[in-house]
Formats: sequence, structure tokens, C-alpha cells
Amino acid sequence: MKAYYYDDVPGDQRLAHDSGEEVSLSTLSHLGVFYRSIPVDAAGKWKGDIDEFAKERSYKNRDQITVTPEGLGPAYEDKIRSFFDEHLHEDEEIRYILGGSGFFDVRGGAGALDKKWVRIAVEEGDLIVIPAGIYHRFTVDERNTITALRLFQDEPKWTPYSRSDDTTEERPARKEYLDAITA
Ligand code: KMT
Ligand code: NI
Repeated sequence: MKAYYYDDVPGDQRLAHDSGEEVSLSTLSHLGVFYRSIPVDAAGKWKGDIDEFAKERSYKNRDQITVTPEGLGPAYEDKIRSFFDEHLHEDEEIRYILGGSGFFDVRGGAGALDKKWVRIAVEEGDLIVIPAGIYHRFTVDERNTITALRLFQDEPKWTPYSRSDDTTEERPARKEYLDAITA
């Protein structure tokens, strides 16, 4: 995992867009983003670690997703674009990367942290929790492949609320998020 400010230069979303300005773990934590590394080992110790983590945080369900042109067929480019639309959820977005790599971009904290995108480059062994109510988007990188475990508290609540819809700011999760990070 490496986090940095997005450069906002026009171009393919899959490019690194690295401004060169790094973002620390403490800034991520200030935004409410949780990060932990659990190496994907051949012996499968990671499975027990993930089970334990899920138990600690009461994540009851999970599934696995692979994002590749082969897996998604002709819909691939559209799907990739839709993941990249700025949105929030009413629940946490929990991802453990089993293979491949990609970028989670987050913003929506107070002040400057709502103006600048923080790009979080994730790869195998990265566990990331994006809090409910933060604005974010996802893209694969130039390798065009990522496999991730998706964990959920209860039933998967997938609904993305797009920031282009001007009622998003009024959602309960948004208000709770802002209260939590400014408390
Ligand atoms: C999401 O919610 O954007 C995704 O699940 C993307 C693939 S998970 C790395
Ligand atoms: Ni999302």
C-alpha cells in the first residue's frame, strides 16, 4: 500500500496519477480509513487472520470479486468507469486484496481533505476499510486485474450514492461520518 495525493492531470484513470506528495497512515486514519497488511501466504495463515478480523468487527458475510476484461467481457470498460464515479455508501466498504492491484481514491473530509483526492494504491495482502459516508471511487491500474475479498457487516448493501446527485450530502451516513471525523 502506498498513499499519495492524486495529481488531477487529465488522462486514463488507470495511470498512477502520482503527484509525488505522499499521504501518511495518520492522515488516512484521520479520514477514518483503516489499513492493515496480512500477507497472502501459501500455507493459508491469512485465512485465519481474516476470520479473526471479521469476528472482531462482526463482519458476517463475504464474497470474492475478480475484475478483469476476461471476467467481465464487453461490459468491462463501462464497469470500470462506473466504479470510478464518485460515491458514498451507508455501510463500510471492506476489501482484502488477494491478487492484482488497483487504486481506491478517497476524499470528503473537512476542509482541504474534501478538495484533494487521496489515492491509495493497493496490492496483494492489503486490507482496507473505507468508512461509510466518505466519498470514494475505485479503479484497476494498467495491469487490468484485481481479485478481492469483500466483507460485509450483514446483508450486502451495495447502493452507491453518486456525488453528482445533490441529495447525497444529506444522507445520514454522510452526516455521521462528518461528525465522527471532526469530533
Ligand atoms: C467497489 O466497490 O468499487 C469494488 O468492489 C471494486 C472492486 S474491489 C477491489
Ligand atoms: Ni464504493
